[in-house]
Amino acid sequence: MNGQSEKIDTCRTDACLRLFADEVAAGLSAIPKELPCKYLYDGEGSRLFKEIMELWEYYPTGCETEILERHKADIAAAVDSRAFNVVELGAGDGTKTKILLRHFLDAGLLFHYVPIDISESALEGLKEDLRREFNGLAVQTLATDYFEGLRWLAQSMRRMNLILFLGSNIGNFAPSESRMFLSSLWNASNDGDLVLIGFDLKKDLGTILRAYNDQLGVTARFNVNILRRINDELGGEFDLAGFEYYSTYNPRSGAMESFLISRKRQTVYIDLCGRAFSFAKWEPIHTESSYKFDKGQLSGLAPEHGFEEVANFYDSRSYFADALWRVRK
Ligand code: AVI
Repeated sequence: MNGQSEKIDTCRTDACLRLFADEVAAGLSAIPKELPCKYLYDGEGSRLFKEIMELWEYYPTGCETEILERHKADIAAAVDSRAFNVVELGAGDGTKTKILLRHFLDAGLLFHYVPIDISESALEGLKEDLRREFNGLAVQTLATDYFEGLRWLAQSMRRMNLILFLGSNIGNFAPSESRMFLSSLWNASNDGDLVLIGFDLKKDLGTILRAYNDQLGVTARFNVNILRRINDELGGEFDLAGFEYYSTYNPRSGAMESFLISRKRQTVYIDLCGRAFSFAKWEPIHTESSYKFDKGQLSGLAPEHGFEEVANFYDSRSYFADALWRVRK
């Protein structure tokens, strides 16, 4: 259940550390071994992910930026409401979202921006940044998990919502988790709400493989960072040089599958797990899957989960899609 919930920032409470330790212990005891990808994103992991987004090999960022620039007016036109909320799940630094916010403001639309993120510090940074760049924009941050946030919105706001889930974050869910996510999204939203979801599309394998095997090795460092995090937060004793990053495309599942592979036979003690874990030479730990979609899949997903397809927006190379769906109840 790797991508099951959202990214978990550095643990600051005992409960968070306990869950982290339990999930690490479960993942490293499983056959085959795995670590939940939500733990890739502590402060250093988020910084490395930002670096990934700027790499020439990592095409999704540029593609989605192009889509939002080209289709911001179409998205605004679909919001047929005088006042609405732009609700973003996992807003990050909001770079791409600013394209929409700027356009909506220039078009004189009345809206509140509601970024929802588990990380309070990320939200504070974003709020400060928006205060500087978008004077007068109403921003209401919600430091909670996605679904709590959406439930709160559905109950407490009478305005319609445009819900953003960008960047192909949905691709980090296993197919069963994606279905659960879309059902929960539908349950938590109101009739007539719009959702805009980023999907990375299937394409020539060289392009996909390069995106996860960049020349500078940033993606490798991003993955190895999860072991450093286990060392720092859980008292782990991983020798970081004892593992190497490997990522490849599985054409059956349609996902890039990423691993840390033990270069040697080794046993690693993790204090908060209260035990040691053994690794055979060349044994993999699965760290992340990044599913790629085809256009037919997108059109199937909307009605299956109670959404009506409004439009699919593609970049000029059809590498990426932002699907705009309306909630129907
Ligand atoms: C956040 N997520 C959509 C990225 C992806 O493409 O799966 C995370 C990532 N992992 C390696 N590179 C980027």
